[in-house]
Amino acid sequence: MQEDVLGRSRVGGSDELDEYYARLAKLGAGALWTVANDIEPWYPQPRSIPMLWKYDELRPLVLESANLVTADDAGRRVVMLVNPEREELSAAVGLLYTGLQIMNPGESMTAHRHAASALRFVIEGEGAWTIVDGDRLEVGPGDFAITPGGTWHEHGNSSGSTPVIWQDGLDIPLVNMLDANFYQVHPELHQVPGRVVNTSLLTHGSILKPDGRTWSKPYSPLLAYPWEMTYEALNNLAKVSDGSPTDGIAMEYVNPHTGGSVMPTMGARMQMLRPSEATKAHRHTGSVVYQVAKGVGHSIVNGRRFDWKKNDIFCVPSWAWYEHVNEDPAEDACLFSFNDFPVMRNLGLFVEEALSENGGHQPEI
Ligand code: 1HN
Repeated sequence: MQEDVLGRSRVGGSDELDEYYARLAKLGAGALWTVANDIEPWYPQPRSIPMLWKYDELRPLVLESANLVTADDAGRRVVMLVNPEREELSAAVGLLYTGLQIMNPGESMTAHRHAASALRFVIEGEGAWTIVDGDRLEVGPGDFAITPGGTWHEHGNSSGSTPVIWQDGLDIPLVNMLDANFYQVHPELHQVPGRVVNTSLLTHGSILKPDGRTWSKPYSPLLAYPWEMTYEALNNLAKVSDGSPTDGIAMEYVNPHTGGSVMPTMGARMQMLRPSEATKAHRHTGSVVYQVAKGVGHSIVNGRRFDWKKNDIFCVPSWAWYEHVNEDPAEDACLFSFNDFPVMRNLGLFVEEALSENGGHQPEI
């Protein structure tokens, strides 16, 4: 892209230069000024577009997958959500992956581990379980669970009648872009779970920290976050706080040892929009995948309106302006989301701004 600005590349074209570029290319080299303006954008230029995936449209196809392929043959039976310009990376937005995984009644899968980190948000069905590094977690609709990078994990559905559908979120496009992924099948194919279900919740899920416990791993020792505790926390905060103009009553699922994000590459939040609440527009670096946990409303992302209801999924690309509206005058709406903010923050790349009177400004970097 040519720009006639001093301080930017503004070299024109000529036969002599073309011939020079060709000789450079033969040596596996190139002239920076031919690409400088593209690789140094004035502000982020995401390839991802804002998208909404309607659960009512996807659900029949997710159910269909359970008749088309066995869980063991597929490894994981998942319908993934893909942004058109991110197909090569299997990303839903930016460097975040998401998909809808279905497990039939009585089904279970073998254990594996990978360098990429995963999280789950349960959408429907009773009986879901997952064993993460030997801790058997039993999760139901609205529950959030993590499978940090490097932990053995296997899942199943102990229900006799209902399929389980949960949303997976992974940092796999990021880890693959970094050429850092590894994968292993468990040598025994299955783990032996500990004696007590949800050990991590019983140990780390209260307001008290057990004496003498240390934790040095880079992710949360708490592996499952139940919906009831989450919703109670939001309601309690709403009693004493007006929340944020851009996010409503927003809370982060945290590592109880550090107060930081649940995993080093992904953070997760639940936010409550009170009846008829409309948030102010803002934007930030970092990508977000939303899942509507409760209620009806709409969001406007870079000028596109997405009408959503419970179980719908939508995404917000980096640096897109967005705002949310709860359309119900009597009921709250809750939005679960996960993001790559920990990556942005730890690399010093997180920038955020609210829409100002003059329509925004260039943030300081
Ligand atoms: C994975 O390991 C799971 O364990 C789900 O359930 C989805 C998508 C990409 C790569 C690994 C799982 C995945 C995945």
